[in-house]
Amino acid sequence: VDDQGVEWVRGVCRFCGTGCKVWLGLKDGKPVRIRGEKNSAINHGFLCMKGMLFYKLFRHPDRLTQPLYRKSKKEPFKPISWEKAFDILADEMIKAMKKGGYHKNAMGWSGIAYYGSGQCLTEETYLFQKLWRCVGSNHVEGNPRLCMASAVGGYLTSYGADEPAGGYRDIDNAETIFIIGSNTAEAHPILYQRVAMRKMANPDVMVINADPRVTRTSRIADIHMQFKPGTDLALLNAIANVIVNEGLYDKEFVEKYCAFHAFTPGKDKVPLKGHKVSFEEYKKFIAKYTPEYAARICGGNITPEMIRKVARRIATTKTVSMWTMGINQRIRGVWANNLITNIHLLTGNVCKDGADSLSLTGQPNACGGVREGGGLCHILPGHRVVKNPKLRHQLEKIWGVPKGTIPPKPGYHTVKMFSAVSYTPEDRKRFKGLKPIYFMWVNETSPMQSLPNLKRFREGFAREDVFVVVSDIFPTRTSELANMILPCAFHFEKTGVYGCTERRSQLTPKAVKAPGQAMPENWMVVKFAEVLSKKLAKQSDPEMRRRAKIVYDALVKPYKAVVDKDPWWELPKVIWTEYSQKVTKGRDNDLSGATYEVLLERPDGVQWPAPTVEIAKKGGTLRRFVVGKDPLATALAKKYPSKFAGWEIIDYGPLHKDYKFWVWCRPYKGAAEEPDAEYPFYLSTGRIIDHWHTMSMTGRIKEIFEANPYAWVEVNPKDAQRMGISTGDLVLIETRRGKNIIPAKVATDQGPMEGMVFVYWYDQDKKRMINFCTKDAFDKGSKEPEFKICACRISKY
Ligand code: MGD
Ligand code: SF4
Repeated sequence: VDDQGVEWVRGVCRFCGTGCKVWLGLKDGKPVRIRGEKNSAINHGFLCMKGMLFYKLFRHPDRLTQPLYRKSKKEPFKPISWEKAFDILADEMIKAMKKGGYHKNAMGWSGIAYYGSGQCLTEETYLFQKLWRCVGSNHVEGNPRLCMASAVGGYLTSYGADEPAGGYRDIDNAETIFIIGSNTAEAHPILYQRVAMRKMANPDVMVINADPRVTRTSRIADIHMQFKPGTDLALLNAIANVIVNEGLYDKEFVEKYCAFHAFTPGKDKVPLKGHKVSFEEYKKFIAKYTPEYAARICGGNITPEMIRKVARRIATTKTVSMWTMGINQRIRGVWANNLITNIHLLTGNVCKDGADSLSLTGQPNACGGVREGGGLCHILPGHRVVKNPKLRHQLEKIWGVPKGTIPPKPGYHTVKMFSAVSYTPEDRKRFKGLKPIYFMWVNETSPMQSLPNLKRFREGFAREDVFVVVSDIFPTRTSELANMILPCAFHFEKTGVYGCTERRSQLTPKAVKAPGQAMPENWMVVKFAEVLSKKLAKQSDPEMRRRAKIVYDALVKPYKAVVDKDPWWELPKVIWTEYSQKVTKGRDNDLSGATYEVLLERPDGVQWPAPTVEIAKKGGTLRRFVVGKDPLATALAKKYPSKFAGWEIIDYGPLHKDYKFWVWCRPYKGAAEEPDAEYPFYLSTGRIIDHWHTMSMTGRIKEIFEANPYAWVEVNPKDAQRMGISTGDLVLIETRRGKNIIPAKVATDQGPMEGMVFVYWYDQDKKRMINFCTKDAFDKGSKEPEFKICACRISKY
């Protein structure tokens, strides 16, 4: 490749949660190629196809370049000015606020909602949610609910604090790598490569893959544990059973650093919470999960000997566990997360080189933006929760707004939020006291393809009494149901921070001119807030007039000097400075040392906690909770020398006042919908290596599209033979919610177990959009839907 005349700009990849470091090559200001940074501790120069080719999207002819509007969803869109767009938006928002009313001791205004994404920059999520809270509504949600919410619930209950203790470096030092419910090879390809490199260089390293499907990831595995979908809670408890009963647990670690907790239906109200139990009681709880008992539940190739072998291996070697949606997208996602971390806690396999319970994040900024930036209905920025008055008031003080600005109760979680848009009698029956939503702003996500049980949600979005605004870079299956579409600047066309899986924040500065009138979301929020505040001031409702000033003081005043002058660099910098130095200061995700200057200087960004510039300049904190390595743990040990005498690890997670890790008794429970005589197959869905989610971006990259132009259904060869299905045949898939017609691929070297089919969900063709079939049952704790399991029947079409 001729590099002559190419100027290289450093940033981070736009796609998965691995956070690969990239260089974007520009010739005459135009993006011409992307390559990986070879000195990066994250990707060592490597990129997958998505990361390598996204420069083709900057000048794509389908890019949205001007605001579009239609009053009725039946009319065609017409171009309008930004000014006019904000004017209409503000009127529609106020109309919806009036219709829904203000609920003082609850979520605030119930008629308006924001639905964002784990792909927004941190500054963007932070600002959108700030606007919503200051207008007076906690209806703030986003697609990480579909993805990482169970991992958040898992860490919060096991550690008392969200996000992993270690990071990718642990893969390089692990002796065992336990991959469960993650097709890492396709969803996090560069991390998978790291696993492969570790194994190739050290043949003694064992990779264990636990999954109902044989996937590309399984190819490297020494042991592939194949079990019936949803039975892994029994499997994980059985591994713990062997570790405890054979005395393989780390007695010193358990005694010193762990406490035991249980959830008992009837005794504890919330499945996330529980009560303290003794080690003996925990032992009694897992006594039932003998390898024999679990093997009977799990089916597949699971044998008691296999469970014993895996348990002994994990207990006697440095182990890293990695998981994603196979564990998270489940009605028992939080519990499954707890059970993985249990194994690490029992064996002391945390807070050490080569040992970590490492949840892999799906999206590039689900951690940094949404989990840390307060992008869900129950959380506020800086790892604060809505329900806690002290934390709400802390934030109100930082923002300089009156006490009581932030409504005291969480808004609606994703399934409930979209049910409030549909608002059918069925929705009202399902969610008692449900209040309708009349205005929704969807940013950087396409819920009308990515939500489960899609038909009813699409019907809701098509309602004429619901105003939908979509901000995106391309038209999508969601924007086709909108009233207004706002054109956004793409990655590298604006400036901001992404925080990846391992608590690492990285900055991507603007390098490319956005097409037409496309603008960064931060600019949109501030400009819109100005118009909204003026209109609110003119309303007769005193609550609206009160909010006019709050919105002006919090969303307009602080950014007034830079919003028009430089929305590309200065505006996000001011927002980041406010967020990192005021909002995260003193919190467990303290990023106050990670200024834009430090982030520019640091090749691989900064891992929090990084409470000072000095610490941030060294890269922040590699290993959390370890005295001497984590500045917050070290400070605690210094502050309370007698309490922490002899402690090497302090779990300072804000929810664990005992400073200990919690091992949980979590019983096995199957899926919300199991196969039966009418619908005898398990249906599961997921990602492919080439495409990103709804394919709105990767489907527009010729090389990627041509490699995978449509989705297919993977069928086990035994089932295929029995049903007379061959590769290429069209298959009718039916569930209790909908149907699809999808070409079959009869699994040869990889694929689902007998009695199960697997469908890729990227395809935008309505015949093949599998979310018409999936189920919207969700985890009671995390509210994450069970995309991974439902019952279906199949037939040759
Ligand atoms: P994406 O394609 O990632 O899908 O689902 P979505 O978030 O709905 O949508 C991102 C959008 O952002 C695209 O339309 C893109 O064009 C736009 N975009 C890109 N850059 C910018 C920008 O700078 N600004 C703006 N405003 N827009 C931009 C993801 C969701 O899907 C998730 S997170 C998961 S984990 C779920 N997984 C899943 C599954 O496993 N199975 C099934 N069946 N469904 C699933 N749905 C969930
Ligand atoms: Fe981008 Fe993820 Fe591929 Fe890395 S592995 S290049 S972050 S999509």
